[in-house]
Amino acid sequence: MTSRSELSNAIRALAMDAVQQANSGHPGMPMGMADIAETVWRHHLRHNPANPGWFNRDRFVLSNGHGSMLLYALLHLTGYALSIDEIRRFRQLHSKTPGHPEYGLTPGVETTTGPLGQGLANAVGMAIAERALAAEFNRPGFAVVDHHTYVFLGDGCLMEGISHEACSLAGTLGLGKLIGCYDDNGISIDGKVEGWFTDDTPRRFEAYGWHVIPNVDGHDFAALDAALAAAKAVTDRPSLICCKTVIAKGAPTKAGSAKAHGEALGAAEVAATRAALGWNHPAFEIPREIYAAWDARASGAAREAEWNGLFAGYAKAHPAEASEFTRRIGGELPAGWREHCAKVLGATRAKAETVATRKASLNSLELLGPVLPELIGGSADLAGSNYTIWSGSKPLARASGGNYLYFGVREFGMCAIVNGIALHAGLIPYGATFLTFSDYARNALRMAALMRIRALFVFTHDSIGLGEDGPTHQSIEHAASLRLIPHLDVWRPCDTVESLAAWIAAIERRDGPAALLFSRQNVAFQPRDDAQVEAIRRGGYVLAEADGGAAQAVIIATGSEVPLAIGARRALAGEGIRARVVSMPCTSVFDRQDAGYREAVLPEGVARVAVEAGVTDFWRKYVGLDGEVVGIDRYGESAPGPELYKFFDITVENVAAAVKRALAR
Ligand SMILES: Cc1ncc(C[n+]2csc(CCOP(=O)(O)OP(=O)(O)O)c2C)c(N)n1
Ligand SMILES: [Mg+2]
Repeated sequence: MTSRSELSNAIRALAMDAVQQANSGHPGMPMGMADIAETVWRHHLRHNPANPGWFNRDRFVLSNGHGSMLLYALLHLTGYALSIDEIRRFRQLHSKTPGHPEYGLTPGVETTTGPLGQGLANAVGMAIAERALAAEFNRPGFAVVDHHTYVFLGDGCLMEGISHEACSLAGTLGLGKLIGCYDDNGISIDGKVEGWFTDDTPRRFEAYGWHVIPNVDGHDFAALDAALAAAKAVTDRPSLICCKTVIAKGAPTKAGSAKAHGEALGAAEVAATRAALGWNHPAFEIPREIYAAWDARASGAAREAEWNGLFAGYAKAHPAEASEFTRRIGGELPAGWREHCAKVLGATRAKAETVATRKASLNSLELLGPVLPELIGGSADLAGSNYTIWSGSKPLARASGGNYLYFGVREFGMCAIVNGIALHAGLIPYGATFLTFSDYARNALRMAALMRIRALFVFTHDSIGLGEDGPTHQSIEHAASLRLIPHLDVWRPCDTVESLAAWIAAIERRDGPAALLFSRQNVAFQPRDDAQVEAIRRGGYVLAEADGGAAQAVIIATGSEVPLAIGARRALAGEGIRARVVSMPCTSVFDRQDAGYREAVLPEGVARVAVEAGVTDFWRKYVGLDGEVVGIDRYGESAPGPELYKFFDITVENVAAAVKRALAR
């Protein structure tokens, strides 16, 4: 019989050989965590390699994503559609084994990791999703949602601040099905961590309210098994298993050293490691009996079949819940969604309310929430400012499910948790804070965009219009800088109708996240006809056509500056200048429209002016060098919002003057 060390040595061999072949990568972590991986994946993880999308699988997150070869080896060995050729092509163009694990590219990769600490926060999000869905759908005798979330993490993840944010919240929420395995190897890139990381990690996590299993020998299979069993037995708190490991275990001269972290071991060391491990097989050759022992296809198929049986019984006993569940995990919107949206858009238009767009966002939640039970979200301690609590919000707490999350003051953790919820399936998550603090969370927004997931980010207080809180809180560069993130749709709607349309577009989009930017201050309602309401979903449209002939100038505006454009158009008309106003709530969506539409909205050769209370450079793309931009290229000031608009010359008069300047060129 093959021993468990032989099985974990298969991981070590694949990792060191793939890194050696690529002459790039991280052999140390996979070799150090191989025994932990064998224990989790062969003795605890419930998954089906033939169906990586099986809903009730345990989730597995490799937060220390530089050890990607560990995950690729596991996926390959257990029988996922990841061939040995893909392992050979580690880190090569268009292989399924990229440098760091990428969601959507490799079957079985649950989230993209590499930016340290975020995988851990994603795992917290997955565990929250499991909690919420279990509470919503499980019925006596039918625990159709019932899985663990396992996460591997290293010193780097724990040094990152986001680990505090996410794990602190996980402790408060008592996420009992979350199990972390900490690779306590005392090494990070710069060497032995004792010079920069001396936390008492077990006590840190105990203080968060976690169940901590300290001092586990990460190379002792029996100890690891016992720790995992203990972790599963504690169901009211997340568990952290602190595993003492040796980085690059098995490598005669590089084990235990930072040298093994992020570069190939070298041919001589690889050969010496083979000898030391007693692994006498050529590179990329795994003996049949080792494959057989790793193969999880039969057990996985049996597990899924068992669950399918349970689900069939559930569907009989609770047909309505079962069909709702099926819709939800497929990410489909509810039947009648389109009709409902048309109805509430119509009602919102008829109401013609002038309110702050953050209030319009809350109205949108009130209008969409009742038909969209998958909506779950919250704010980073700004619920009363972000307006994220609607009448159907029920807090998810220690002992309950729910659809509202009090994230606390944890913007980065919140956004990465939102990503984890989105990745889990079954829910559409949102997280909210002030737009200015989107910077705190920025890399999580980037990861949502890279993964192209349906994660929604609500950012209110989106300009100097917020007023007295001053420059620390006033967004200047934020809208423009978020628009630089590929695949992230940034909506900055101007009134109640555009705000609702933005929410609808963000919810309907299946291939990427959205940031929804809302004002603190009131913004005038804009009347529209049916075609204009419909056109909002195109990202930019003609809101007010030039009167009395073809437009001589186009004024492009977003959000709270749209009324200024409308005012300037009127003022210019008084002087016989025909200006059209284009409302551009989402530039990336507008950019995706066909050339004919874009030309119809922004005709070539017509003078252009843009107005937005933010940095001006971004708008050059639309107005060209001959156009004009009314905006603000310095930090704001502490004063009432209306005064600030005057002080910074973001006014009807200045927009009108800018049009005349552009026309004079
Ligand atoms: C946010 C972030 N910062 C920096 C890095 C670069 N980086 C990759 S691994 C690593 C050290 C991680 O140490 P540890 O988790 O202990 O990994 P080990 O060397 O033990 O495998 C660093 C700084 C990163 N991937 N993500
Ligand atoms: Mg380490």
